Amino acid sequence: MKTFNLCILLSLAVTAYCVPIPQVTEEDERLAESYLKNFFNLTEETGPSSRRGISQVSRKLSDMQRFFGLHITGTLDADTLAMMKKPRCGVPDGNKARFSTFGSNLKWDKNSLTYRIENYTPDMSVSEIDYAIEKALQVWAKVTPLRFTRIYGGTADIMISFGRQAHGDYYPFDGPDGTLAHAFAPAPGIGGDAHFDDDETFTLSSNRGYVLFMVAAHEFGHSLGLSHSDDPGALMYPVYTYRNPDTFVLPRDDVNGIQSLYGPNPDMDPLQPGPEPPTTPDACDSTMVLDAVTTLRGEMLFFKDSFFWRSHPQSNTPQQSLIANFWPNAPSKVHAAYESRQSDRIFLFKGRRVWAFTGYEPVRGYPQKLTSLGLPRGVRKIDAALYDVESGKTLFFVGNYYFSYDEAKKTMDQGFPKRLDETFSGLTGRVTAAFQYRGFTYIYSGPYMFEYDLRTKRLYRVLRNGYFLRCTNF
Ligand SMILES: [Ca+2]
Ligand SMILES: [Ca+2]
Ligand SMILES: [Zn+2]
Ligand SMILES: [Zn+2]
Repeated sequence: MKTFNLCILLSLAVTAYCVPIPQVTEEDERLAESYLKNFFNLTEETGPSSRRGISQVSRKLSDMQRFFGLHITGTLDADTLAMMKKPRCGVPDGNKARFSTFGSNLKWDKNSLTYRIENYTPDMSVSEIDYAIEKALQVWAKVTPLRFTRIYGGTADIMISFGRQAHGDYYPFDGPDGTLAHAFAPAPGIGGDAHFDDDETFTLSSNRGYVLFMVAAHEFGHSLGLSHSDDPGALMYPVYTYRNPDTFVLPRDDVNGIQSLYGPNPDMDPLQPGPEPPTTPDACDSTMVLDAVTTLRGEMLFFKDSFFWRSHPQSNTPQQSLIANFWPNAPSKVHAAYESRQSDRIFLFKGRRVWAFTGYEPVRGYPQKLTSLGLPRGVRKIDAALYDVESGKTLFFVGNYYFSYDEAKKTMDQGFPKRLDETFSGLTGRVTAAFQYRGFTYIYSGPYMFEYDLRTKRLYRVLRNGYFLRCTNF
């Protein structure tokens, strides 16, 4: 009875979603249950006879799916499970909201705070740990009146320690991966303190192991009164993302969050305001120009900067994520993308290089040069690419021309490049993205999208860029 416990419960509610059982193991179900208990306040025992249990598990799954912008099924599907397996912070997720706080009275009532590093992890040198912690606190000091002073004895406001499993509070760690750290909201005693799971491997800046600076900067957000944000670009997003600590700038959402509690930095030099906080692309921005668009196994993917949206055919809210959270080695700000049905691969282009993935798994031997596809050496970048299902050809758009690539023969077709206007009437500006969906060919140019039938070369409609992106933030 223990096997597929959760799945049996869910199958009473929605049978259809439980058919692909082989993907969900007993271990997965245990993970799901503890995930929902830890982060979404699942409380009831989920015994097979408990009808109330069904609705609560399903409701909590829906809450989680809503928070992460997943397709809301209320069941443990593959996407939901994949999200549960990502390394993350141990603090529970709150409401679905851009930045949020623990409450306006859960903040420090002083701007001068002390911190103490109680012990060290053997993963890094003492000076590296001191440096990472200090730098993580400065992330917040830069944009607020908060100032941090290190003390070496006694009780500091923010006590920092490394521990494994049960480590003196009621929130034991879980071994390698899973929960990386947690921290407590501003209050006396344990309030403000930050604990790091010493079963993780922490590093100064490598993308193997977890960058201590990034994990600490996130935890100190909690120490200062911030809760989790559903903005996938925010530092306070609950899932860990590798970022280069040397170029990290606190994103706009986090700046807004912390300044809502403490106000801006009064010492900031207005003549040297520092780098602009990065913002997350907004599906509702009608002037936004997408970098690339492609299908992937029946879904639509829209790329912009370091982010992409996934649109499930059955769902009307596209899920926004960081590219790095799905394809760890892929570039950001891609120039073009397409899916080859022949090889079940998607290709991402940037500059003279192309990356290949089977689903979300990198294909060995990539990135390769554009010339490996038979494109002329002079092509420095391609503007867009699309796979034509009918002919099995891929079209590459370069300036005012396009090339045709035979996916079966893996060679460029004779008689190309052709001028764009030979095939695509009405298209005047540069092509910025392209893809095919349900038999129609969509060519993007800036904030507009042109809908063609490739066989008849007929232009049907000129639509706005956001047509498929379904703006939902009203
Ligand atoms: Ca404290
Ligand atoms: Ca862990
Ligand atoms: Zn957190
Ligand atoms: Zn702890």
